Amino acid sequence: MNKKVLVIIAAIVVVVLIAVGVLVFLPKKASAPSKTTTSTGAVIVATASVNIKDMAFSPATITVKKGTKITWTNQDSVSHTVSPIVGDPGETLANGKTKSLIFAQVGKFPYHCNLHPEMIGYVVVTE
Ligand SMILES: [Cu+2]
Repeated sequence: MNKKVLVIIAAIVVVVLIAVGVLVFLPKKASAPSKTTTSTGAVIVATASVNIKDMAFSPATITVKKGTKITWTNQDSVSHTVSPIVGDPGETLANGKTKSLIFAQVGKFPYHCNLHPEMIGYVVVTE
């Protein structure tokens, strides 16, 4: 093998090594997320809605997949809340106002209106 061929082969090897190095160290483009992520990092896989109408939650029981964001909308003229049975009732929703919660854990979650405790609803979260 003559020197010219060796030099050409060496040059090709160097070019290939540089190309590989550039490809390896190029910043990778961020792939578009397939799921919506909130500012708190919670992942929303779906959305669902519950209406508050005629002094009741409708549907009274809603079954959703884990990671679903549920939005309640008060369609009554009187104010309501969407509150845990025990604990901080949270904000009061006037007519037309909404409240959204993301359910990240599997389970059955009862809730009520803190102003009208007979108004009871359930969120059932499945895998
Ligand atoms: Cu109420």
